[in-house]
Amino acid sequence: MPGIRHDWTLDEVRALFALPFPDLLFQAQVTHRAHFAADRVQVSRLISIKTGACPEDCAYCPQSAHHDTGLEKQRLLEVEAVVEAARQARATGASRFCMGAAWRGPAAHDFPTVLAMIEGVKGVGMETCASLGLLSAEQARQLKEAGLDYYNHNIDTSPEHYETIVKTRGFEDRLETLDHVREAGLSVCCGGIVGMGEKALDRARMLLTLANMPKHPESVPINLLIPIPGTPLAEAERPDPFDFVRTIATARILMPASLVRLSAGRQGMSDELQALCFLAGANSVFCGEKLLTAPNAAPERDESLFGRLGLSPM
Ligand code: SAM
Ligand code: DTB
Ligand code: SF4
Repeated sequence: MPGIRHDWTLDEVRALFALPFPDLLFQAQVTHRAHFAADRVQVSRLISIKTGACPEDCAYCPQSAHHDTGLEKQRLLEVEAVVEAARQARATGASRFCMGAAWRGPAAHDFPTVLAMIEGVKGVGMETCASLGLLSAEQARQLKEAGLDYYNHNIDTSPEHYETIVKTRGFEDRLETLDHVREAGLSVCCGGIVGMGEKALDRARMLLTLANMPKHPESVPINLLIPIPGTPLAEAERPDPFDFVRTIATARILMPASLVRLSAGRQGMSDELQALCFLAGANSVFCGEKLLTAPNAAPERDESLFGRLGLSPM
């Protein structure tokens, strides 16, 4: 596709971040409008199909068994409950249904249930997405066969910062799963989190990693850390909101044809900050009162915000 590059340099990415704010937003707008209608936003709905007691130690995550967050655990849901939730999500205007599980990766005995969920949700007429942790090549193939459209697997931060955030797996493990997902012909949803004590350089390196993949992730979720009491990042310093907007704008410029999702953290943002994110090229959100376990922006508030900004669902 013309204008789509996979050979960005770190200096170029840092230079984008360092632009005067109006210049960065202008460039992001030009790029956005060359590929998308600027008033359309894709809407996804999340469901946690298995909650808590995760063996991984991700410092940001309320679902890790390593942190005492008081979260109520939940075994793998029944297929019909998930399909019914998808029907409801579709009725509220969501086009994609994303099933997340607190696993290092899916165990063999749970996998047939997950495949049945995907077939069921596909039958409802929604795009399907799953976020199940590390996958083998064979598991990725089976997910594709069951009707999965997208697989979410975030790199979360820069390769350099990753080991201070997660110790139970490496950055390379994430990349390997992303390769399996691509090889299976699935679309990729891959992004990260801002606000985990990373430096500006880490944000640039995270986006550089995404933008220089052989194919850009079709969806790029940019999450603002939701600081959860009981996690090691509970007291992390909240980043400058303009730096968050800069991350969105730079993602838009580097990956012009991808959906850039203003992901976790909208509940704590002002309407004005969200509007700046849309101006910076964000064109996807999660809807519904809950993300996986944390609260999301309320549906009535979203309806009002979309109305006031003249945005409509894709
Ligand atoms: N266990 C699977 C995995 O780690 O890939 C799937 C679920 S995991 C909860 C999905 C993503 O949620 C993480 O990669 C991270 O980007 C995001 N996430 C988790 N906790 C978060 C928080 N407190 N604030 C922002 N994003 C968060
Ligand atoms: C993504 O990037 N963000 C979503 C989804 N992909 C799976 C998850 C956000 C989770 C926020 C914390 C919680 O709800 O537990
Ligand atoms: Fe487990 Fe995923 Fe949370 Fe890490 S981010 S603790 S792998 S649920």
